[in-house]
Amino acid sequence: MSNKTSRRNFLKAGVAAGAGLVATRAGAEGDPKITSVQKWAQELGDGVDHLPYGAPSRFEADTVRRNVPWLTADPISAINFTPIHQLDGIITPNGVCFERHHGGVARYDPADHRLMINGLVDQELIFTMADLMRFPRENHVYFLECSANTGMEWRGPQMDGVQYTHGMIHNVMYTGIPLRLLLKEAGVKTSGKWLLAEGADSSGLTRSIPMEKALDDCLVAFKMNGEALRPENGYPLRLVVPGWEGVSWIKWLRRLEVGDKPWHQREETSKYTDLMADGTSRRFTWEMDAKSVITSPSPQMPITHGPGQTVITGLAWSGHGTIPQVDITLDGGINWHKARMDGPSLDKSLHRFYYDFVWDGKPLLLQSRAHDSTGYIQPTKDALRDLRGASSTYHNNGIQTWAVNAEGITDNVEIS
Ligand SMILES: Nc1nc2c(c(=O)[nH]1)N[C@H]1C(S)=C(S)[C@@H](COP(=O)(O)O)O[C@H]1N2
Ligand SMILES: [Mo]
Repeated sequence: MSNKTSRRNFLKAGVAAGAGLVATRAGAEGDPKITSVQKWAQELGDGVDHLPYGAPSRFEADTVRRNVPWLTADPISAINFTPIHQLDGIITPNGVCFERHHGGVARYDPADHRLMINGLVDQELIFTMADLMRFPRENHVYFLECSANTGMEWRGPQMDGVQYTHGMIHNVMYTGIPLRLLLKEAGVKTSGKWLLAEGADSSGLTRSIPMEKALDDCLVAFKMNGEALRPENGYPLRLVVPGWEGVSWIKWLRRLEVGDKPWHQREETSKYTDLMADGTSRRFTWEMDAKSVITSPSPQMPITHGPGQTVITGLAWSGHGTIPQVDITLDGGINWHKARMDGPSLDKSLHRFYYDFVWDGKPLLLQSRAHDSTGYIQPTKDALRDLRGASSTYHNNGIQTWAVNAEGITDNVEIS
């Protein structure tokens, strides 16, 4: 079969099925957008001195972090959400990484910044930023998810968009010093089993981290996606605690105290407690379990093109490793299909998946289900409620359902 015949057959088959052809056939009348010289090609554009630090196209002004004013008393001790419905690939651009602060953004000159290591060490040390730049550094892509992500949804569908249901997450490449190298410099005493990390912001947030994790893969990071950390994300220094809930990732990191036991009583973490179904509470749930969500279509990203060739895409991640597989259902779990994983599969990083299909224009009940490299499979929300009850706030990694109607309008729903 020649290329010509196979292309003709493909087009015929596509037209017959009402699909396959997703562009307009170039006709004799012509599209003026292509046949005439456009306004912007009749004048010279901006020069290279126009914008020393670039910004997105003004036509992308809608791709922004958003907060929900009624969620918190004020915007200082508050949260905003990454526009994950509008992003693709696995890297979150720095300007739209969600923010969670307990006392607002601390802003100060890095020349005034110090990192202290004290407590059960051979030698208490104070590092300037210049000192830190002389240690060997590493690059790693990790997701950071707030344990409150999807928290509003424990009670059933609440938020009208994946930005709000799943947007307390970002995924960037950090450049930082392995924490173990700094601890080695100070010399941790054998009795040193815990680390208290403290921020320099007005909240002075602290967090206990077991020495085992500190010596494993934690980083003291100063760059995100190649440039200095943004003030919102801890400039000039933050702790990176791969796979663990966001509250551990102390921003504006100023002190690491080595101790023989955790500092639980003093901590903000008392608020980060998971309620179990039997009424007891589980104090620490550090690792973020495997989770996935379809980012498009979703309530903020309806299907606007009608029936035919359609792209479903989403994100999957696990605090325990990588995501070898994501399943997709179009009919609320009757039939499952393997999604196409695309892009790098990195440890404790977001993964991108796609499902390309021909939509017949009938209503859809979309779900995605992640499998992580430990063999764990993302549970349903009801399975999580059976385990922990319905009044939890944190660690909701249940399967999300979107209902798409014949017009492509997409709603946040739950089915059981
Ligand atoms: N010093 C300090 N570190 C902090 C916080 C804070 O308020 N102060 N918030 C924590 C919480 S609860 C989360 S989810 C993450 C959010 O990181 P981000 O703002 O870079 O998204 O930072 C953590 N580290
Ligand atoms: Mo958080």
